[in-house]
Amino acid sequence: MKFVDQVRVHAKAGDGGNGCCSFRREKFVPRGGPDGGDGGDGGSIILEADANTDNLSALYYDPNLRAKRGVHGKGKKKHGRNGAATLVKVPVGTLIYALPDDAGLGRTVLDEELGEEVPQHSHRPDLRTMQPMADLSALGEQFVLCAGGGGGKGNVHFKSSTNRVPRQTTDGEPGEEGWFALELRTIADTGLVGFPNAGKSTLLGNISAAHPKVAAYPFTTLNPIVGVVDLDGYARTTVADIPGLIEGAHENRGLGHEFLRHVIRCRLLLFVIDMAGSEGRNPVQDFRTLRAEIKLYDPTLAEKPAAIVANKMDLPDAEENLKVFRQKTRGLEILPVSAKNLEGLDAVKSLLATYFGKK
Ligand SMILES: Nc1nc2c(ncn2[C@@H]2O[C@H](COP(=O)(O)OP(=O)(O)OP(=O)(O)O)[C@@H](O)[C@H]2O)c(=O)[nH]1
Ligand SMILES: [Mg+2]
Repeated sequence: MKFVDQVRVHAKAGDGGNGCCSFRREKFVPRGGPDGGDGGDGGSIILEADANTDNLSALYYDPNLRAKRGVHGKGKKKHGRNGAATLVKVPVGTLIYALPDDAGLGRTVLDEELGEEVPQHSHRPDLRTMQPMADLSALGEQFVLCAGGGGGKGNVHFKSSTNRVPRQTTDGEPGEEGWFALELRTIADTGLVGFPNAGKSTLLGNISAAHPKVAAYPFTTLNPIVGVVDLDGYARTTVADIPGLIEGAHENRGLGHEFLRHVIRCRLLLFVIDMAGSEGRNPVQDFRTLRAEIKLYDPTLAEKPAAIVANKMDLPDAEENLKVFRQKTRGLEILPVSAKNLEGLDAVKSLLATYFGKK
């Protein structure tokens, strides 16, 4: 299954059933009076934040959300059955945005060369400039995306002293409908930010119960993975591993940009730096590039509390590079580790404990 963290859906709640026009007809009961029942309410479409759903792929494959309509009322004052609601499970951390009514249509754009309007089918709104209508950030939280229409009234309600044979009824209301965008922003306390191959997944795999794939080639990690780290005193904290960033990530180069949204909500960032400078990398330059990239993506990211994990300290040159690194970068705490050899990881956990441990 594909990992999907942004989808566009069309939702239409159920219409209400119509009220019924009917009169009581029974032996020995002449002129029995109106007995048309009410229509049932239409079903609503409800989103729920669910622990066992980790991305939006189900909606990507089936983007049309529908709920059942209410049944029409019947004679003998029978109320039509209410339409069943449709419960849609989404991952915790899903934001919901309302899109314009024509979001489903290909828009047209002016083609400068042709000098005419051409359809633009890939209409993708920039969600970062939009205000979400809901944020399902807590487990089990629900949001009524589209409310079902109310049922209509049967003619039994319209009897009056002046009108003993009302033929009046009301129709059910239409269910709400619309286009929406859903976006997942992973919820984790800490986000790991680093170049491909810096050892982010190795680190997460060795401080948490998660088993992210580790390999000696860049872009091993293709989607965000959250690991739970046990701290002393039964406290726990979550750490998100995202695909490696490269220069230009904020302009969508590599895989980085697509995934930076998953660290927006983190309260702490850990920059994972390959201190051995493998493959001709320069750790100081790497760190500066990473900082610049996250700032270009979202300035609030650059203001978050952060620390540096100086990784691969088991390799030659790492000590020397670390000395230079300490001189050239000031301000942030630096934790020298070998994620692979499990060295220095207690210091990483202690740092997490100072932020997220039991007070
Ligand atoms: N020598 C040494 N190698 C390490 C260390 N940490 C990770 N590696 C190696 O570096 C390579 C990349 O590690 P990953 O954990 O997959 O790196 P990543 O940052 O998750 O990479 P992407 O998912 O591609 O962004 C693997 O071959 C690891 O074995 C370390 O502390 N020392
Ligand atoms: Mg990885």
